[in-house]
Amino acid sequence: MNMTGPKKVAAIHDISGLGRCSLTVIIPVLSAMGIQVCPVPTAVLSAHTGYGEFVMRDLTDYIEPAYEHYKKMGTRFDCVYSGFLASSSQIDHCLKFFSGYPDALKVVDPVMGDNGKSYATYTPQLCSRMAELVRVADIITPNLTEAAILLGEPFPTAPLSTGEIKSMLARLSELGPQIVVITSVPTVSGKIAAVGFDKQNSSYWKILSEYVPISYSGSGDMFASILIGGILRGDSLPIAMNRATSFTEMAIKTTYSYKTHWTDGIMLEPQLPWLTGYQELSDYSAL
Ligand code: PXL
Repeated sequence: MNMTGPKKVAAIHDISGLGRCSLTVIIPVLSAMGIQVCPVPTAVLSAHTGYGEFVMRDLTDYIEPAYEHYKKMGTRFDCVYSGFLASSSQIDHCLKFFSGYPDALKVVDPVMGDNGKSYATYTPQLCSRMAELVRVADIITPNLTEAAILLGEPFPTAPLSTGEIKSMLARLSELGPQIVVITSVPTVSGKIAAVGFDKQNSSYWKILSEYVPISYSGSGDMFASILIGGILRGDSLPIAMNRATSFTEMAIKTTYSYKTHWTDGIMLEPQLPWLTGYQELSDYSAL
């Protein structure tokens, strides 16, 4: 734990030139929240995979030497946070990073897909190995598609009942993590929910947001990085979920008003100052 100065997060994600996802979202969000991001890029892409056509450089041989360098320098991290991975060997490198920093908060965003489909570069082998990271994590933040993949279940096509959602959260936490947050959960009311479970006190939480009929890239990265920023600053789980949902919903609605393409991601630049200020948050409820 760093006793003075900003908290420090090792962020093991890709960097994509176009499309506002992964590190191009995580760095500005966490910086705005007063947290230092140390990027450990897994790949460099000209544009994220949703563009269909992109140039990609896999950085599988970078992660381990970078880790060794940080250990040699005695660098301390308050949090190790993994996301989009370019190869299944990177699972081993992330496992090494997590075990090398046992005191850090271990966050795994099991990035694999969205809207019932896996991303173009995600092989079945990479998806099945993601469970190994989930097992060592303190916090995981899958969307509903990723939650279903992790549990080996089909993607639910109709809104789930409260009992089914609670069961999904509890079964994911049985894989290892203390905190599970699932995003993009449709509800019968037509709203979209983020739902969370904290095994330590057996509490279940829900935050609703308005449905917007476009799924922008990077939404999960935005939600997860704000959630983690809040938890690193001492938020309770529902307050951290509330902040992540409120900001993401506001930024999505701003983006929607411009009628940009979904691949452009969420227009976060004009909204960032909201994250630096004080926010009144009381929109959560127990699930
Ligand atoms: O936001 C998830 C994500 C991260 N990184 C890359 C992606 C995606 C989703 O499409 O393509 C490169």
